[in-house]
Amino acid sequence: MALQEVKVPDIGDFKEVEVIEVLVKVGDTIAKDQSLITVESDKASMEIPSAAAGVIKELKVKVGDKVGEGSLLLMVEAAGAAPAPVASAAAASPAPAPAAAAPAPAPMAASAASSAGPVLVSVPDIGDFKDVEVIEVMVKVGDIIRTEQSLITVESDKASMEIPSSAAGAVVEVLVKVGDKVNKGTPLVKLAGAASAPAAAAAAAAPASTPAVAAAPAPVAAPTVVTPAPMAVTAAAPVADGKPAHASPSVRAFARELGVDINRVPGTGPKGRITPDDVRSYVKGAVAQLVSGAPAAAAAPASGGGGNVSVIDWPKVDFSKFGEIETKPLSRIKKLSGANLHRNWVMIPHVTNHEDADITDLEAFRVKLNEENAKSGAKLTMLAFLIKACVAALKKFPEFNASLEGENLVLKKYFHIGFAADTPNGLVVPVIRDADEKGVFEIAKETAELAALAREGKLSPAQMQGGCFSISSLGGIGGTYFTPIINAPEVAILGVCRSTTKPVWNGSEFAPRLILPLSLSWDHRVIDGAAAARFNTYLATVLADFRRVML
Ligand code: CAO
Repeated sequence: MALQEVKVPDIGDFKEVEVIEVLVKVGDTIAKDQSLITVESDKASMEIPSAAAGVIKELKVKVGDKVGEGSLLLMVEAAGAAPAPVASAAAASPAPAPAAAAPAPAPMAASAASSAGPVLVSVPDIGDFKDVEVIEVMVKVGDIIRTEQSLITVESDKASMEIPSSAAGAVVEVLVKVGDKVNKGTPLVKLAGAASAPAAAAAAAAPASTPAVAAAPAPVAAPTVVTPAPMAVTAAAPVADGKPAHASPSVRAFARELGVDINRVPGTGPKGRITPDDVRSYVKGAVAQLVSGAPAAAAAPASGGGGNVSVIDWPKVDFSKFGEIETKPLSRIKKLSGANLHRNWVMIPHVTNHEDADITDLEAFRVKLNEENAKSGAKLTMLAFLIKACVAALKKFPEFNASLEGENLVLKKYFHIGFAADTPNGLVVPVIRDADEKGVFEIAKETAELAALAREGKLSPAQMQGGCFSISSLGGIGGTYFTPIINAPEVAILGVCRSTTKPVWNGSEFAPRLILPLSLSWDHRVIDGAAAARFNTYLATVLADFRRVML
């Protein structure tokens, strides 16, 4: 069966725009008008739909490529009837939704030249956008706005678009609200002291940096209708802190469907773009917080009640003023773990207890076992003994092997222990399953394998799930004590630092003992200080005399 080319159709002002997402893969069966890729300019993102239906045989673009009208996207084997051989599907089909971005002529009403009375700014020709929903109103009464300043964001099922003002002036009335449907000609705002339309016409030709006009409202006369120049399709809706939520229209639609304020979702895609998975993770996090009875800071609107954490804005500093700098984007793992750590730090009332464990005998035992097994190549690590000792402590103090769910404590009868692994891209926590059923050699082998996979970025999600309790061991690096952050929904974590030989009073003299510093962070909603002290003391006792693990 002959293949058919699918190309980028006429996408108006979008020239040489970057592909930020490829939404299909070879083998997919696609329908006509199904979105294939998302492209993005500096102000806008847009999904490009397919002009043909069929099975994708070849993809001709990848993330990072630059495309424009006519760029070849993919080859499909057309469904049903034999297709015209290698016909340009894009050329044969009508311009799809993105054509809305195509510049319509800028109809400037001559009567708008007057600045005497209030000026009514309405929706310009927005191409295929018909009955599109207002998803954001970006100005309010009293705002002094400049020409080209965005007034509202509208969205169809395929694209979102900011509608700019064609005039400058003071907003005296806002005529639309979120949820309204608008079309070409729908009045948006009434401006007083408006600058003349020629300025707006100039802005249409080349974005003007017209300063805000702070004229006093003129006496009300018959409103002058001004139709702004067309605008770029955009996904960048400003939020309260001035940072845009960077998401494609379909992701915005998905977020709205789930009742999620897109501006609150941390983006982990390229340039901080919000992906469908980000929206899912956000919802999961919000639900988990609600279920656990914790205040739903992430889920609640900023203006909501008591559960929110309200903080002042992050300081904005131009560091380059003080010396040479280099800016590097955070890795994907850092962004993901950062969001989790932040939530856990904010939501969980942490307390950390410190304890010293005398591991002189255990270290001697470990060294002896390693010598005995030198030929096998298997190396016993202190971490393996720590995992085993923690299992013993978790068995003795079951509330540490638990998760909070609303007003219930879910007590786990299994013992899956996570351990923090430092990787070039950031922190990950692989999990040793059923550590109670494994010996220290098996645990040591498994931690080494999982740590290697972690460093290569090859851990599967399943290898990081199901943990009951975590250990963060900095023993190989150094330090004395620290405050590990609990890995929710677990309720405690053990931090371990480097063991050192210290003089310890044995009743008659100071003797050199190998001391391992332990730092146990626990969730004070579940555990109290006395229980934590007992857990830590017991753990130290087990490490001091490992035979106790069997008791
Ligand atoms: N005291 C003294 N020495 C220790 C020790 C301790 N508590 N723990 C480990 N060591 C020694 C080991 O015996 C090993 O020595 P040799 O090379 O002579 O055999 C050396 O330090 C290196 O050990 P390691 O850290 O590579 O191996 P490990 O099994 O102890 O730990 C892992 C594995 C994955 C936990 C570790 O490599 C790691 O990534 N740690 C960092 C965890 C982290 O980042 N935590 C912070 C989380 S909060 O940001």
